[in-house]
Amino acid sequence: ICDCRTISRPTFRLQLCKMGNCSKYLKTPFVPLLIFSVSFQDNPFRQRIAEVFSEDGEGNMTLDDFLDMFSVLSEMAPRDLKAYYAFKIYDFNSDDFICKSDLEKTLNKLTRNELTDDEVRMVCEKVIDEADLDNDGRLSLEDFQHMIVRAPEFLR
Ligand SMILES: [Ca+2]
Ligand SMILES: [Ca+2]
Repeated sequence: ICDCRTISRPTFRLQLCKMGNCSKYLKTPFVPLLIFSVSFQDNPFRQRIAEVFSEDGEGNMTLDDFLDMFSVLSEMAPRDLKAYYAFKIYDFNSDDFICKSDLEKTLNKLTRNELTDDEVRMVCEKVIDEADLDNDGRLSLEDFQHMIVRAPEFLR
């Protein structure tokens, strides 16, 4: 039996299950699902997205940057392209890997700090555990893409 909490927002809905009772959401890469499913206005990653898509890396977007961003965020964009940008968005320190601290930031943003530190830590460990194919303790773009392939609902 799943003891679930539902965080509801007008455009943002994420079901979180209590650890130990239900690991369903850990089995699917729920993290990447969300970034493209919330509207840009209400997107907790708004600033980060702007940084990733801006040529100067600081969120100062030109018209071209904007057009790039909207084509990636659109439903029509190829899955690989979305995966690539999702990876970049989650890679907060831009070292080409998603490590535990990147994941913690991601989670805190997604859940708007509604998880306790312990929960965040547990979820991060689980995600890395499941997705880290070469066992180096962090997610490369390749690990990340594998994780996404297993989620049919991601980036359709
Ligand atoms: Ca990183
Ligand atoms: Ca790895």
